[in-house]
Amino acid sequence: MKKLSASLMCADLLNLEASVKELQSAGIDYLHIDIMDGDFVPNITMGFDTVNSIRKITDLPLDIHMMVREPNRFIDCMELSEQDILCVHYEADTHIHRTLEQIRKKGVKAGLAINPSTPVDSIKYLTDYIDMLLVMTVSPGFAGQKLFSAAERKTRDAREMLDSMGLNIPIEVDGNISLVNGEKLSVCGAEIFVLGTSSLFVRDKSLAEAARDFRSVI
Ligand code: S6P
Ligand code: MG
Repeated sequence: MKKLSASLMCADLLNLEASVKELQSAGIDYLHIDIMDGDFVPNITMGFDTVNSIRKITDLPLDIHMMVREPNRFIDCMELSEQDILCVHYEADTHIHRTLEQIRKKGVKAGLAINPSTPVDSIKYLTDYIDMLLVMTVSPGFAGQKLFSAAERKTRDAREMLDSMGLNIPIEVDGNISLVNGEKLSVCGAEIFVLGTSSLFVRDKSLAEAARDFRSVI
């Protein structure tokens, strides 16, 4: 079953609680929260207090994307539920295996994200430790970017690699997930779609209309 994950950095930040409730009524499956450190990526967005506040006002699972160096330092800063996914970057951690174990020990799902230039093979020996693979379809750091040219090929390669290992670990895609790109990436095997300015938070549609239109193409 394909899932929609709404990127909260693209929501109305001055009315976040209202946006969360509206996303819930729109049938969104996950709330995607981008955490950046101004070092691994050249931007800073939401922080741990925001995550903890959001956790208290909704039952929707959180899909936390940490674009932070050595993320093990911050895992215990968040109070999460077992349905939540805590996703860290392969490139940002010297001891990523240990960090993934630490996330599972916390009682939440472990996600592993890879940048556009990171080969799919890099995660081959880590599959026992992850519940989701996030294939970045732009370089992380900003909303409103353009899909990188090998995004479809890479998503297909990742799906083929996991299938060949007999693993049904879901693949999430993040960055410029428009209706057109979402449809193509769905065919390539993507299951969770991070929706931002390219499809969900758009001027001429309500969140419910935009979510329904996206679902109809995947
Ligand atoms: C970017 C971040 C993403 C964005 C999302 C925005 O580094 O990880 O989750 O919020 O990609 O979507 P869009 O449609 O503006 O690219
Ligand atoms: Mg993200």
